[in-house]
Amino acid sequence: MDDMGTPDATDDPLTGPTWRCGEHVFELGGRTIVMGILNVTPDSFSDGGRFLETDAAVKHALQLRDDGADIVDVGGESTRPGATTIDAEEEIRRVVPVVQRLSDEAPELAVSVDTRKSAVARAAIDAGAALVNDVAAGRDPQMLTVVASSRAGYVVMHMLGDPATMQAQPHYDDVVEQVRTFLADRLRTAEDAGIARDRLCVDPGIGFGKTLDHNLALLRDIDRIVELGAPVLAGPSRKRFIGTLTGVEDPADRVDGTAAAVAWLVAHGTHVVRVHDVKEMTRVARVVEAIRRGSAS
Ligand code: HH2
Repeated sequence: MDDMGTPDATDDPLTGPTWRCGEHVFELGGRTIVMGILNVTPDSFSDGGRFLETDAAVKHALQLRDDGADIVDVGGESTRPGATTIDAEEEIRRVVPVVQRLSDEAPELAVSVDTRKSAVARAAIDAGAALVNDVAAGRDPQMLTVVASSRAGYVVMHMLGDPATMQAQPHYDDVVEQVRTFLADRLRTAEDAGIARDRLCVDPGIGFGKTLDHNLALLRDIDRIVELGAPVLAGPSRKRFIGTLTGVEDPADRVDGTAAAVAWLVAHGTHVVRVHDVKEMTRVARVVEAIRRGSAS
């Protein structure tokens, strides 16, 4: 245990924590878990409007699975900077039919719901979601209770402010330390609410109330987050910081920049990567894992 009350991370990057999400059990540390992004929204920054129809969304999710995704993260509300919120009924209407179909048709795939709302989490879990990806880390007062009453996994992410305002001059004295302390605190709160430790996962929230330098510091020092001992997820995919560094405006053209970030994250022990380009990033992960092991198997 360290001074934050969290278990010590193992010295061996190839033996990581176990992450339980409903029926799915991920033994972390060796093979990186790839979470494919499925936005059933009209306005997401990269793929908004493409998968609003349930059939198109399910087809894309099955493609992500065939490309190597272990998890498909279904989101009904954009959290891009400046996005406005929608009500729970509308979000449920977008997300639940997709979760239901995927749970029925592809039980080997862990279906995640990307939501800040406990009512959406409840409906998605009832429809078969194996985990809840909560970018607000339990600000909805009912969220922890809803997750605790299920067997679902739970991702707590750091965000400064909310999507409407988060990019308005974010400030930290020490971004890595503050994000690490926040996540350690949320882990304890979630456990106290009855969510078992092995169902929890933390995420530093790349792009959520962070400047370019904040994002780069968090990526550089991702080991400090891995040291918390919980599964670590990171979502650099196609984000603005990559566009800024490479001079690429079109998010769909940020695949190579994303690959660099994913390679770094995998090399430094990140357990789960949340990405749009599943086929490419799965290949990146497999190569980096082999280098990390120093052997092909
Ligand atoms: N990023 C986005 C959404 N959800 N969840 C986690 N845990 N980590 C992330 O970094 C993260 C996330 C934003 O990306 P995207 O879903 O592609 O866009 P939008 O929010 O516009 O739908």
